[in-house]
Amino acid sequence: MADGNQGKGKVVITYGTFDLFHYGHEALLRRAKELGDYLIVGVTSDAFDRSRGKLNVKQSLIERIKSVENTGLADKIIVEEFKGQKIDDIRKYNVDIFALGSDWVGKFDYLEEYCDVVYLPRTQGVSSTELRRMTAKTLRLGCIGTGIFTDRMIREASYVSNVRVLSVVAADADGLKADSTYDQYKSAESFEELADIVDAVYVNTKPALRPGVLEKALEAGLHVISEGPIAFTVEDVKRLQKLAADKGLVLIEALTAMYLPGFQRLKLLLESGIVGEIKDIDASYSIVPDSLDFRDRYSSNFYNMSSRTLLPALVYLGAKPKDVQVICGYEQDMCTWSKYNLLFETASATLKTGRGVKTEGDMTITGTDGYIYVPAPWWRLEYFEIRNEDLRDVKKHYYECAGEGQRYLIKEFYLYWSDPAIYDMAKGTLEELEVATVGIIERIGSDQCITLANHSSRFGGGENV
Ligand code: C2G
Repeated sequence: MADGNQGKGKVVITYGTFDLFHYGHEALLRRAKELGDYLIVGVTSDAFDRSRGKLNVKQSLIERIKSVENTGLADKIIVEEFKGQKIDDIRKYNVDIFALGSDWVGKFDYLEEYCDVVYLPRTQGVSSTELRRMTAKTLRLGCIGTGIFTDRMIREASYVSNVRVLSVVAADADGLKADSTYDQYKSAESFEELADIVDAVYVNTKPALRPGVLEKALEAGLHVISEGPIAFTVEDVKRLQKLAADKGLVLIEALTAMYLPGFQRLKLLLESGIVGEIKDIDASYSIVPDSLDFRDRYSSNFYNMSSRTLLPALVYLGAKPKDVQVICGYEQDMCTWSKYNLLFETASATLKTGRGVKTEGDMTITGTDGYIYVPAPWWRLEYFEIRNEDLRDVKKHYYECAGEGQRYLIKEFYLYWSDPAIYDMAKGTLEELEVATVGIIERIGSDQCITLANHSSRFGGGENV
């Protein structure tokens, strides 16, 4: 049924986000209008843009509609809310011509079944992306804690536009202090002083100091991205999350793997049922560092590596396992080996982590129609295979992980910082993930954890923990 525009002559429809409205948009609307007598403009809703991966739109829907209205070229403005809407609109408004800029050539040919499809020349030299870049704020980042993780963060941040590392400070139990290795960066002696220099901090201190440092950073009004887990009891995690929320600050864990294109893509494929229903996830993550202090319980794998180890299960199967079994092996005071068995409603997962113990770092995701195999190191997630009963039918997927991977995480952190609405959408899931991780490691050392006999052959002895 046509909707109110009968007798209006030739009806033309066009769509767009029209963010930071510019003369390219205006020229497009004028050309579209010239194709007929009555122009309908579909402006994309914020949710629709996010669902099609356009995450950095600066203006609200109302502002964008106002800009289109101000041109006086649109006879009718509608909102584009979902993917299949164009066909519905064409039918509903008896559209004769669908018009879009030449950057979309070929993409909408399927609409020729319903009306004429015209691609209009795109105006050169102007784009919303470029305008967004020019109007974007710069995030001034500081690093608390020194060493290879911080060096890597500095390197990777240099690849993210609008992020600048301005300060690096060391931290110990007494507070912040200068480190001469980093004297090309500004230093600070207190969190308040640091908050005058930077907007946000990357925290990479010894695990034992982490919760205290995070609290002081948030108290000083700094947004935080921290190595994880951010604390070691669920109570502390929730307290820090509440503090950040009360102060309107971003607090996220530096879970690099989760933000990699491959990890995100695999998530979408699994949700679309690519291997049917997931029955099991089996993954390992281990490192043998150059040196380890076996007398320091904070060197234990779960204080350093549990978030990354548990990640694929808690993201792909959900952050609410029904039951968890933890097995731990120690050398002196340090937990070197952990195995987590997670039980979900219809699936299970086994995650293994070694620090001072080495094993294959691959991942298998078992499903009812096939399985995913991710070769080591799965946490770089650049390549995976979809395999099934027919051994010759292997689908290979490759998604580049540029540099060392942290740039994707920093980019996301920048997005959360610059656009609180986007952070609000992601926050609940991120918080749940943190709580679930710490809820699991909190069991270590309790009667809910099975402890293996202490194998201390490297040191003599051999007594149980
Ligand atoms: N455009 C143009 N010249 C420019 C920039 C944009 O002609 N320099 C055109 C685009 O080709 C598009 C319209 O202006 O036809 C709106 O552009 P965007 O706001 O970038 O919207 P877009 O993401 O292209 O959405 O369902 C939405 C549509 O698919 C188009």
